Amino acid sequence: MSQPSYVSPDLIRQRFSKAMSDMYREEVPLYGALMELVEQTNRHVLESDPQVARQLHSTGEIQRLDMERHGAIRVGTAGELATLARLFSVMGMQPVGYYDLTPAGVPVHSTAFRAVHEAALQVSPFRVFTSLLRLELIENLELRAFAQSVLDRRSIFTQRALELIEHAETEGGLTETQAQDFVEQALETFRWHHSATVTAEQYRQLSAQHRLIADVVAFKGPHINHLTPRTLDIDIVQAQMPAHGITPKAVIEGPPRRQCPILLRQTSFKALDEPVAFTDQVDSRGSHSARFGEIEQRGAALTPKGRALYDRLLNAARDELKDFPNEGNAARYNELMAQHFSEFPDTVEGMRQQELAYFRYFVTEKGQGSAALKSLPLEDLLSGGFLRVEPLVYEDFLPVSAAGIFQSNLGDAAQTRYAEHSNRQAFEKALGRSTIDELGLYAETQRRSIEECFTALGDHR
Ligand code: OOG
Ligand code: NI
Repeated sequence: MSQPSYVSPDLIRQRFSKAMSDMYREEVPLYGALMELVEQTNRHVLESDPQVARQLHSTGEIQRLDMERHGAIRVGTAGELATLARLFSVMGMQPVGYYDLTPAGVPVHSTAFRAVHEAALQVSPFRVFTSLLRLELIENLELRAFAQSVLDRRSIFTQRALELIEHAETEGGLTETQAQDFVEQALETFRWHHSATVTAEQYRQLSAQHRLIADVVAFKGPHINHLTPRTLDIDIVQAQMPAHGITPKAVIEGPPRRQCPILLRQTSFKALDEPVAFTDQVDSRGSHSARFGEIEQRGAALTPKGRALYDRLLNAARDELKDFPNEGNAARYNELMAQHFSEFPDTVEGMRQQELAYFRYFVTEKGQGSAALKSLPLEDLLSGGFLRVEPLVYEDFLPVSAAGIFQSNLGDAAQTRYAEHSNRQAFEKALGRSTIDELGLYAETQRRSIEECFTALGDHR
């Protein structure tokens, strides 16, 4: 018997990401407006900055730029998280990284589902920041039990989606028809529902405990709460948002503006209130603000040493500000960030020599024409112009930034202090597997690219 032909998980992810974007654009018109602004800005940057254009072409990133986006969801139970992990796995997405947001007053811990190999990322870099509510942080025991019982009663996956996940697991893949079916069925989990699962009063109580708790517990499923396009110049988009009827948050999260972008810079805008029908109401008289918009600019992935430097400078700037960044202190915050980050080398060569970032290596034209390069050390190949480097793109998230994004959309009232600490073990137990260390992935990609260069130079060391 011939093998059935399966659609590659990378293509399923690419299609799913497109389907999700189409659904969100239809449901949240402001997302469409933001996408247009980002496209315009990216076009402008590519036309006016030949260096950025050259870099994106030489790394192939230009091909993924327009389809690049991440989304975020929040779930309530271990069972939901574990099944999500299986659903994402059908699309070649694995849980990468562990983010604890409780120190910032948000009662969740999270991971990012994404592709892990550079070739797969090139087909579709779609990522989903996925948070698990920490019900144990609800102090009111009665309310906690109520939240648990509401969550235990819901089923966030369609029956068909569950069947297809199982089929993909046991058979090793999905055929064309099954893959199409899967994308449609999986999408249902992330759809917004106007009807809540609790009464108006129950919603009020959950919300009084924490807005986020109401958002997770009071609805039928983990509605996608934002989809984020990637821009090449976040400062331009931030400045132009108001003219497009969009109000951005006070500060851009992440590192300050630089010549050589590092990690991730993000900004968001608040969602409008949406009508909701509680179970004791016939019409949509209630309201809830669930969905917002966000944009991101991605830069170089940092090594542990680079990341430690980033964390130190960020903390120093924030300590000196003595408060969470907000409307009132935004200018001062930006100033402090620029001051402190002047210590972080801002050239590709500087970051490479100090081993602050990960790179991808390429054989240059000169290198291709040279036969006798065997066994030259890497440094000599670089300084001789036989190889060149481009920073690897950071594919992950930042906990302090993520907390800032959560906060700006939940309101300042959400700044609770939690005594409980980070609990990666509990998260992984709920997930049903361990999370992957993102630094190991970057190191592997860098190593593979060096190996490919040596092979191309005829040197099999
Ligand atoms: C997730 C917030 C974090 C990001 O890009 O860091 C986030 C959420 O609000 O569920 O999206
Ligand atoms: Ni986000």
